[in-house]
Amino acid sequence: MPEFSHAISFVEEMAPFVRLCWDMGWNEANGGNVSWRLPTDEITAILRRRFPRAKENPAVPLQRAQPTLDGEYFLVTGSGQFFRHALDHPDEVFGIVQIVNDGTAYRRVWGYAMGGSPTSEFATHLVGHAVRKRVSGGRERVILHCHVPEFIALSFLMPLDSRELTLALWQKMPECIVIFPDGVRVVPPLLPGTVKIAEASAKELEKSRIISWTHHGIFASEESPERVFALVETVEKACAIQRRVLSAGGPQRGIDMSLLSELSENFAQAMVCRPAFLNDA
Ligand code: 2HA
Ligand code: ZN
Repeated sequence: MPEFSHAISFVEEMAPFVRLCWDMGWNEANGGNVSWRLPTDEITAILRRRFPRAKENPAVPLQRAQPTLDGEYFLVTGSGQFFRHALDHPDEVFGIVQIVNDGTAYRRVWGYAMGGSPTSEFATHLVGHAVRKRVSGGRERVILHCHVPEFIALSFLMPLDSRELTLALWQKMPECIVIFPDGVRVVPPLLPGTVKIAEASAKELEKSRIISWTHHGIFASEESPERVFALVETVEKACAIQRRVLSAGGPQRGIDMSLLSELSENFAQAMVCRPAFLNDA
């Protein structure tokens, strides 16, 4: 990781991962976005100490109210910002907003130094946070959206089916069933940034931390920048193997289902849930 420091510890932790996503080829130009539901006590203390004159900005109405997120602070990439610039221009790439007025609006509290606002996908991020905060009992805090090439390629090569995609990936690397036992859930092709895609995403996020925006990219939720990066990295690696196998004429065999069952017994402690799809053949 490159040396990087910032007055806001959460920016210091997040920015190197954002830059790494660009290095990986996942977030070209302004592609992709990330948001982090920050621990309230810590971020309010940092803002009070470091930015005591941060002025009260006007409340901006949200596309969709999120009452369960009222009062929460989010570190969010800005609309049109480049992941590549995260380390050089963190105060432009990132902003911090607070959800206010019973979850019907947000106000900017820091960042977006050149003007601007949170990502065009902010409404979907908030839907995702509301669902995953509840489902994970508050554990998950970071949502990352990337245009991961191997993952996207599979949406042109395989049926748009969550079970089929998940089993194909689990059968490519033994780690996969342990790292994403909840599987990858497929959202049908829908227009980015719309209420429709937000609702379809929310339905799938009830069941999994990872969803596929068909022909577009991955949208994943985890506890920290490090963990969400690792999750996307593992899914993308399995997709690369699957795509190579398909390119070579298709699989002659896969990791046996009985081995997957054994793996999931042996590593049950390390998994976020019992594996989906394994016993519903
Ligand atoms: O440009 O990736 O999905 C940001 C996006 C929209
Ligand atoms: Zn995108």
